Amino acid sequence: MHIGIIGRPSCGKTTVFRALTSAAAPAQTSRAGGKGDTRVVEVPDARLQTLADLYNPRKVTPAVVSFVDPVLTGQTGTHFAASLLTLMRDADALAHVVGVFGDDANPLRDFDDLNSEVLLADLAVVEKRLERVTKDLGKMKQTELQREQQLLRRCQEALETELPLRCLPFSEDEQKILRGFGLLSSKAQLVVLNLDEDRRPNAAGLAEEFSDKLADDDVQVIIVYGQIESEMAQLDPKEAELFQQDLGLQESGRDRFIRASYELLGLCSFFTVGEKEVRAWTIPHGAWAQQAAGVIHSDLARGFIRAEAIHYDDLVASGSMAKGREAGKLRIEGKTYPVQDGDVLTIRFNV
Ligand SMILES: Nc1nc2c(ncn2[C@@H]2O[C@H](COP(=O)(O)OP(=O)(O)OP(=O)(O)O)[C@@H](O)[C@H]2O)c(=O)[nH]1
Ligand SMILES: [Mg+2]
Repeated sequence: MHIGIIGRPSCGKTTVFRALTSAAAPAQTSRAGGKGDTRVVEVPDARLQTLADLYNPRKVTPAVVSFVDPVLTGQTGTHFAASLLTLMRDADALAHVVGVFGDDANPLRDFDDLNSEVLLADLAVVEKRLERVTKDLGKMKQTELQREQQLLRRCQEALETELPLRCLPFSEDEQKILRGFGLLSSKAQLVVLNLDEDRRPNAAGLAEEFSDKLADDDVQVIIVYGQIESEMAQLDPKEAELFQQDLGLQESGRDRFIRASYELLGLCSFFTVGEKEVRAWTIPHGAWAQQAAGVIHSDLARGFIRAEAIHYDDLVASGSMAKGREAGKLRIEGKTYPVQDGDVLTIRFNV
């Protein structure tokens, strides 16, 4: 899962990114040609330790999400927006940072500005493709192309009325067609209000203002204090916790952000267990067993035979896989089984 950070120039994208990814997080090469800094973040999950206690594995691997910070220093205006949005085409979801610090902060306007850029960028992609499809249909009628044309027209209409594509209902087939275009407004979005510490008294009010404004849109709003939380991320965990208590924050910005991303982006975790490794994996809610297998390795999806599934709660209650099986808690599931958060899976495959 790649979450792309977007936002106006100097809104605090890099600051928020640093708050999320402590200095220790390994850098990855960007998937988009070196203009983004990609770092992997572990998803906090207490269940993983319980499973590790059960299996004593040589290795425990948490689920991870990666965040991409666009590095576009020096670019301004439409150039900035174009580079930013190109960079984020293959992100799975977006975190839209809005800066709320300094004397002339205008978060609602800033949000609208970038949002308009996003919708316009999508409209350009849709119109270009529509032109192509219409031209091809002039030469040869094809049901598939006709269907695509209808779908693109629906997208065009929505975008023209400033409706993000994530608000439209699409069938599975339609989603498949659209996925290839990397449309930004179809991606799940988290709005991250990056506040100055002085503005804490206004935080709840501002979050509400945004939530009201975005009530019809499928996005969620969280508050972070980028500046102090990025400083906190550089401290050792003990110090950071004290600092956090001083500030009266229940949870670090990092944990809050990751948890929020996970929930709001409709993600969940399944586990694989064994003596060698106990590991958590990330999938979208409702993903099929075969898709889950593909997250582990593409061979497992290709050669998928079946999944053996037991829920975390049942496995822990039974004490072992064998006892879970005796108790009838171990299920045999097929390709299209919708994996549940907390399922422990063994994939049987043949390639
Ligand atoms: N007071 C305050 N300043 C902040 C906060 N977040 C960012 N800043 C400052 O705003 C400036 C820009 O922050 P960056 O994190 O570099 O912003 P950015 O969005 O990554 O900027 P570009 O990548 O150049 O578009 C820096 O001087 C930060 O110190 C905040 O929460 N409070
Ligand atoms: Mg930056």
